[in-house]
Amino acid sequence: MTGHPAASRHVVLRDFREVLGREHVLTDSDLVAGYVRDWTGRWVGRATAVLRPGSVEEVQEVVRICHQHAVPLVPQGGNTGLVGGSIPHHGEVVLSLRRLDRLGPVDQRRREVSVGAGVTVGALQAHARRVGLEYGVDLASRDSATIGGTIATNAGGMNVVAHGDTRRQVLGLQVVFADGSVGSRLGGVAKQSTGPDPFQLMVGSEGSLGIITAARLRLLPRAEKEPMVLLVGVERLSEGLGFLGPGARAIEFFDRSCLEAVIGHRQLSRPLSGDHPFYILIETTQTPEVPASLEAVVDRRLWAYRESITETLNQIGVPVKLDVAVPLERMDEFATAVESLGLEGEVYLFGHLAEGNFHVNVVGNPDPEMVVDQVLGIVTVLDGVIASEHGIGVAKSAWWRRSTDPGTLAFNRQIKEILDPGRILNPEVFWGG
Ligand code: FAD
Ligand code: 2HG
Ligand code: ZN
Repeated sequence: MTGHPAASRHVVLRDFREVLGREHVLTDSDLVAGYVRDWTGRWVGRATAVLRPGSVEEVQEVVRICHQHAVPLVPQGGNTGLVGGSIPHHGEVVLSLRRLDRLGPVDQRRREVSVGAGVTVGALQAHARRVGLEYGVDLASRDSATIGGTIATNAGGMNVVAHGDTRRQVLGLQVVFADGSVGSRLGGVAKQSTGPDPFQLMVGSEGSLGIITAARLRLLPRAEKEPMVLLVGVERLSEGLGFLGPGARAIEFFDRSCLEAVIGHRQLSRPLSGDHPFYILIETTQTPEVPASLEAVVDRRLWAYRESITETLNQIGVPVKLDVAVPLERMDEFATAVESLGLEGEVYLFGHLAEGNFHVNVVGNPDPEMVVDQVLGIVTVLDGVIASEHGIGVAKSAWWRRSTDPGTLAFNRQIKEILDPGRILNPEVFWGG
């Protein structure tokens, strides 16, 4: 509530308490601390209050108050976002959706389910598995990341090669708009041809166009046989592309520095006897052909090496994170170009190979902005994308505005203007900075 007089702050807090009760309007700094610091520790903001609504009606009431008093708010799910978009930067109100954690019954015939925005990805996966189905999105943050947050960022994760990104799983949403009105497509016929779909517009909008309160999601039949997991040491990333094929459920990679970091910090043994520049982790339902020249090992537990990288790097220091993608045939070129930058600090490369995705993490560099500019400069030259799955947030907002073509940028500006004329919905993402 930057710029708002103390009296109106008092009035607004009183109104919030009337709607939510005192226990769900947090202002005590100890209680608020976990909501104003991002997962990496790179961004720490401040909040006027943290609001914890327990129903869509409460979300509507709270948003109406914000609308009336021009109070900016930041929707928040599990706060695992990695682009600084989930925390308040200038005293906004945090609207935590975690209490909206209702798991609806699975419709096994239609293979779909409706759930609250605050349900975690892990809880949904367990819910689907109980009836022999699965949710198509999986990521290492599954026990904290929420359905609302993953939709708002169009999260990717490990299984995009098999099932597509989050957008592909969404059949409908319930959304509270900036004036407190609600739009919903949770029930009825899923396949519609009834004009433009406002709900798909919410996917990837990072809380800047509406607040997702529930989602209707597609579920998938579970793989009939347990997939095989193997790790292969390679010289070049292009060697990993040979594993792309019909049975692939995941094709991931990490470099030598990532492996050394997880071995050093996680008490994990060396998975292969040789030392290789890159390691490819493949999960597949069809036994792949591994060229005789490559060293490989098979074991489901190999996932631990890939999944613990993010947490391990956070233990080493506060990382500058970039999540980008380049055309598949240019992945080695990108890796070489990043190495040639000679960046100060430790550089780690890992990601989702099948999407041309790189998570470039740099720890111990004193100039994060310079790292961002140099790495994204390479991405642009190689005809890649500056955000592959984590979103734009505040980390890349200036780059997004600079690198988006004028027509697309104007479209986005107009959509924001129409849906959020008072600019109360997560004002810093895309447009701040
Ligand atoms: P938050 O971090 O709370 O919010 C993220 C954004 O969504 C913010 O802009 C917020 O305002 C908005 N938002 C949240 N909830 C709502 C809502 N209900 N309505 C409207 N807007 C909302 N990401 C991947 O894509 N793939 C990965 O493989 C992956 N792995 C990860 C591993 C680790 C260990 C960690 C820490 C993160 C990882 N991430 C990954 C990033 C993160 O988990 C995702 O971006 C996830 O989608 C964020 O969900 P969340 O509920 O934590 O959202
Ligand atoms: C992953 O794929 C996540 O592990 C996190 O997207 C990436 O830590 C990161 O940079
Ligand atoms: Zn990722």
